[in-house]
Amino acid sequence: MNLPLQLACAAITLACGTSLVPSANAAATRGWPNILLLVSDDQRSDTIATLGNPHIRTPYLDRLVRQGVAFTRAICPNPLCVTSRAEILTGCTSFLNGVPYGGRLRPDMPTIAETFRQAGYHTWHVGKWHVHGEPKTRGYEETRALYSGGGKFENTLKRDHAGREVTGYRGWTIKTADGKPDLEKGVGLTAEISRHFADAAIEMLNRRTPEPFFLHVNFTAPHDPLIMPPGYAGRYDPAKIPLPPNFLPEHPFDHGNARGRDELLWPWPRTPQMVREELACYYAVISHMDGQIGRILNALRANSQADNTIIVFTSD
Ligand SMILES: [Ca+2]
Repeated sequence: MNLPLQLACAAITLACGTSLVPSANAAATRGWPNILLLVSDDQRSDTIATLGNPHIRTPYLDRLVRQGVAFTRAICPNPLCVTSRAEILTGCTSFLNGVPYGGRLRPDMPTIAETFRQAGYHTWHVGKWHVHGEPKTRGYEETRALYSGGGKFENTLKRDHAGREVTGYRGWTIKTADGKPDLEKGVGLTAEISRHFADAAIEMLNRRTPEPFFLHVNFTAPHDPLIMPPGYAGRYDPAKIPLPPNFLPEHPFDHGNARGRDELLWPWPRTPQMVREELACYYAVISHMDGQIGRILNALRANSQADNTIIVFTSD
């Protein structure tokens, strides 16, 4: 994504700045603002209504834009999940942090969580973890609804919204607080996964601690496989969604990844109907996540922490 990433960069700069580290103890940070970092997954920069897309509804992201600052010229230097998340964690190019494609995050390079923790913050993680190791080994005190791969579980959801075989996130599970797969919440991506992450985030931010918190919430929406959230079928009419201006039935040149997983979601050549149907579900999954972000923002407001919390939204 290339839109509000600079918001995350700003937070990372804050975390890694020299002003935080020397006064690194819990008492020094009392009264300092909380930090809530919200990250979506594979969300295009043109899918926030108030930034110029009249075809999608994102009231809570719109509120963040209206009440905050949107960095509309920032770019994501590396669009792959693993590398992009490693860059968000370190504030450092993937060519230097040990994760140029895959690989291990350099152990000597502090993460944003390690820096906040050293400064006296509580550091909490919710949602997708797509870096080597686990959050607790990289500066996070606790996790809730940690979402990670590694188990050999039968994928409970076989088909996406269009009836295609699910190929992404197979076997991933949400973990309980003690690290065990929470199979009641499903395997792989599920229709309600954003709600599970929001539930976990709300549980954490409802704690009252004298020290500020850094709460990092990684959604998986709207990454494929796209699963229609409950109650969202028909929310967007494919016939009313305009085609992207650069629509073509086929790539005009060999970009080297013609057989990549997400390149095969539809057969080639593509038709306008295929693309519109895909966008309708993509928008629905974003709107559902937006509603879950709204629950988090409302919980912050309800527990009187909204005015003392810096909220950063970005995508990977
Ligand atoms: Ca991604």
